[in-house]
Amino acid sequence: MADLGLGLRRALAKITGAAIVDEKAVKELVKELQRVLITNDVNVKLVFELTKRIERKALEEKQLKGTNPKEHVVKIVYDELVALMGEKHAPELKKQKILLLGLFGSGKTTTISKLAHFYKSRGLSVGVLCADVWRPAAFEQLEQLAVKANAKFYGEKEEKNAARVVERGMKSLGEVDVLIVDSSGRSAFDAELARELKEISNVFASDEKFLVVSADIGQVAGKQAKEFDENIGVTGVIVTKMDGSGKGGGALSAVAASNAKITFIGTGEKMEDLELFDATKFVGGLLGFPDLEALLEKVKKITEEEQLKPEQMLEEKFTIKMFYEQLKAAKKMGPLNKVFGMLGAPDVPKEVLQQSEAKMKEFEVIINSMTKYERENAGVIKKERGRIERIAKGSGTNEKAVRELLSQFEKMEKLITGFKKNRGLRRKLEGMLKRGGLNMPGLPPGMGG
Ligand SMILES: Nc1nc2c(ncn2[C@@H]2O[C@H](COP(=O)(O)OP(=O)(O)O)[C@@H](O)[C@H]2O)c(=O)[nH]1
Ligand SMILES: [Mg+2]
Repeated sequence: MADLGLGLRRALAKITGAAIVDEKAVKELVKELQRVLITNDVNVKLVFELTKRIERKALEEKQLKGTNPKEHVVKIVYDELVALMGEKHAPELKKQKILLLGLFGSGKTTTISKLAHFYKSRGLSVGVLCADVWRPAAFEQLEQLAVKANAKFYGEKEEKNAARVVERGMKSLGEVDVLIVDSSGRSAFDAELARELKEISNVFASDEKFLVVSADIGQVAGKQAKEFDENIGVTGVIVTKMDGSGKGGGALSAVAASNAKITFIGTGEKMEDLELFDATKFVGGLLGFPDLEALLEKVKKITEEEQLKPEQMLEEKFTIKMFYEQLKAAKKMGPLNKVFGMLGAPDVPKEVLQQSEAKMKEFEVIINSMTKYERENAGVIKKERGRIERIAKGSGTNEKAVRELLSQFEKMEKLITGFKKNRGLRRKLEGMLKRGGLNMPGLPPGMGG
């Protein structure tokens, strides 16, 4: 992957290093991008479509106010690469059954140990089940990895019917939060594999079917994603061996083009070498453009300011996510107190808005250990037994810390609810926003959601 990143950075330098951004500079950028992407086994047609759009946008699109011409082009390239690498499918942190699919050597069994480690370190118990009845040593390989990952293991050495092994394994492993099944591969997808996987599917009823493909097959990964999806159904793709392949870009983009979503990428042979896939972060890392983050932040802020609507601000449900964004914004832009103060609203309790860096870090890990559902419906965390305990464990904090975060959240929620109900305040704020009062300091973007 180092190659792709290096190539892309060199291509971008055609713009960032140019004296002026003119048609010649854009054309050079485009030519270099084409060369780099095709070398990385990205489909030629995709490459030409992408570079055509970049060229057109760079030369014709109006530049976002507040950015300079170079930033304008860099942002366009970034957006197009993110779109090329595809959407993510984020794994859920809940009780679930996962089936792994993939051809020989794609990295299924190795990935199972990585997944076991991933879910375990987030506070969930894990069981792994060997339903690879083809490979003689499949049993031992998975058993050893399971021991290393501290996960429960089930397998049968003699049985040749995979579905039967799964059936008995589910009973034998009993209550685990995450149950992962390793299936047999083949050297190519065929009817027999399809039949075996369908049989497993029928008894296992998985929540996720992750297809494992190796980055070194480049754009062939797209064909595999399509075959497995059409025959068995795929919820997410895991692209392994991103560390050693010069075709990672080809694999990711081909999977994206097949309409499958990427969940994880494997970046090494060790248990820890598994990363959540996020095209924005991934491309950001590849470009390693020194000011990219600052630029994106700036563009985001401009767009947010343009989009922030009073109606939205007053009507959205207050969630943990917004709570955290507000805390961050309050730290950056000065206390929200000011806004409330200008409107004559009661003061926001200082202890809520002025958290220490250490506390913010702690809040962040706690929030990361919540499920999406919990982040959007904070009420269930206290209501349903076991959630606080699980979040505390998963985040490596303790229950007291989780309760503290919830209590801070509730304080802020109460305040916002009161604020929304107060008609007088609402009118004043809406008026202020309409008169273009948006430049006032201290109004965090979180208010707009
Ligand atoms: N470098 C690297 N090697 C990997 C990765 N994932 C798997 N492998 C290696 O690929 C080979 C095949 O993996 P295995 O899990 O047995 O594949 P399976 O046949 O699909 O179960 C093994 O040598 C693994 O160590 C990865 O992300 N990076
Ligand atoms: Mg295997």
